Amino acid sequence: MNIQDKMKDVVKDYVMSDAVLDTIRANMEPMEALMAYYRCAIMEIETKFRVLNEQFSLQYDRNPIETIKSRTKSIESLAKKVRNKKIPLSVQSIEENINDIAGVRVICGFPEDIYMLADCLLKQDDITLIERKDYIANPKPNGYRSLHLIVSVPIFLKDEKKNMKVEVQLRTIAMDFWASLEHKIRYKKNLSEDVQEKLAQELLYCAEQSADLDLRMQNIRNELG
Ligand code: 0O2
Repeated sequence: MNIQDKMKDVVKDYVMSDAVLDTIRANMEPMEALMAYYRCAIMEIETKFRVLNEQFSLQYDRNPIETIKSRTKSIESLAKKVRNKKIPLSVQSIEENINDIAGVRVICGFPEDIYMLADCLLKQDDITLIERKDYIANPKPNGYRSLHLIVSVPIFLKDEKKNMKVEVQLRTIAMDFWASLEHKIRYKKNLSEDVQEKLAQELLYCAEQSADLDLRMQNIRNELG
């Protein structure tokens, strides 16, 4: 028997054994439940923003929200984060230490609407603010802008209430456009150091220009009343 056939036998007999499969199943179930709770938390937060948008539409005839994009973190990127943070690989530790498994991105037309919506959300009595990072007032050195909130929101299950953490990112259309381009460039391989440096400078310039444009368009909107 050659080495490859031997390896196949080892995989079949040991790695794929009933005992190993039972262990995987036993650990997957609580993880799948946790991911389902995060999906429920996303629904709660999305609904809160949709309700606010509806109210503004009725009362002031305008929609502060252009789009809402939500996601739960992929298992692959969750695993990378567990490894980088060097936290124990257990459902409890993941829930305690990782704040952005549930993410809701709220895209607005104007910068003022970002702060107004964040205030409206944080005033709600079932929302607890855990962390706030204002990358609009203090942009990252590369030019990244957004308002980040980590909030806790309750979800109501059959027999219990669970408080789940959600990362809310609020940004303008221009900030979102910039962030997706920067994200694409960051993961582009085979760029020479010179090209990377040139693109980084160009991106920073674009971030400043689009922040200026955001403010000028907001001023026009405000003048219109
Ligand atoms: P993904 O795929 O979008 O989820 P922490 O999460 O607290 O461990 P950190 O860096 O302190 O890490 O969090 P921070 O600064 O609040 O940023 C987290 C998220 O903001 C990132 O998630 C991005 O979505 C976004 N972000 C932050 N900085 C940048 C940036 O420079 N460029 C772009 N395009 N996005 C940024 P993930 O997990 O990186 O990715």
